[in-house]
Amino acid sequence: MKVLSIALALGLICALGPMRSVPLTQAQSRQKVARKNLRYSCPMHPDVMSSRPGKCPRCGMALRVVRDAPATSPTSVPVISFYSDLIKNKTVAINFIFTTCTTICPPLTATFRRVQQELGKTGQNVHLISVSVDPSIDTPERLHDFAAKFNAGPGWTFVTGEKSEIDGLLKALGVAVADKNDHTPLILIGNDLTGFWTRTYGLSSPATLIKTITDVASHK
Ligand SMILES: [Cu+2]
Repeated sequence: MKVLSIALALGLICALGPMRSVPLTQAQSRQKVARKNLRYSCPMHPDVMSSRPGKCPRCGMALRVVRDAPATSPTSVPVISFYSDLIKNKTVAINFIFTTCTTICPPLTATFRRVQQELGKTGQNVHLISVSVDPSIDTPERLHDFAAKFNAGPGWTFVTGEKSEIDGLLKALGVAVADKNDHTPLILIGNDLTGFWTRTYGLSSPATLIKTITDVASHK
């Protein structure tokens, strides 16, 4: 298992922007233009662009405003992108958890582990992603311990970061809630190669989830 922090969610926003590595001054002047001319894009399909808010025609997710990379040390911080590092060219299943949850997160995570084991047997290459909905408590260390407790194997990435960044990510994925205790038991399953995305109930049986994941993975 892997635990990734902050830059990921940040990277999602960066990845949607047009200027991953332009110099600061240029970025600033383009930001002014961008304010007048808002553009919207799908978090899962960065190539879907629109001048108006709405839904992605491919996956139905709410489009979000394309933001430029924040102006903090743009040259020294490598841009790590939720999309290009974790989603691009892959089939993925994403769930939403927090480590101090005493209700649905333990069964959600245990189910994910079963799914990972069963998928491993079939040789399917599906990446699992667990995003913390409580990033201020869920440090990378805490997430690591949580992942270890559930025996998360390779190909399963746990994501946390600055609260504002994670909030932005959850909003972009359409799963934001005001109270972490109301977080969704939904799993997002997507095949980036075909652009096909679906959602399913995360506490379904592992067999049901595997069937859904396999369908998405083989989606043409
Ligand atoms: Cu929970």
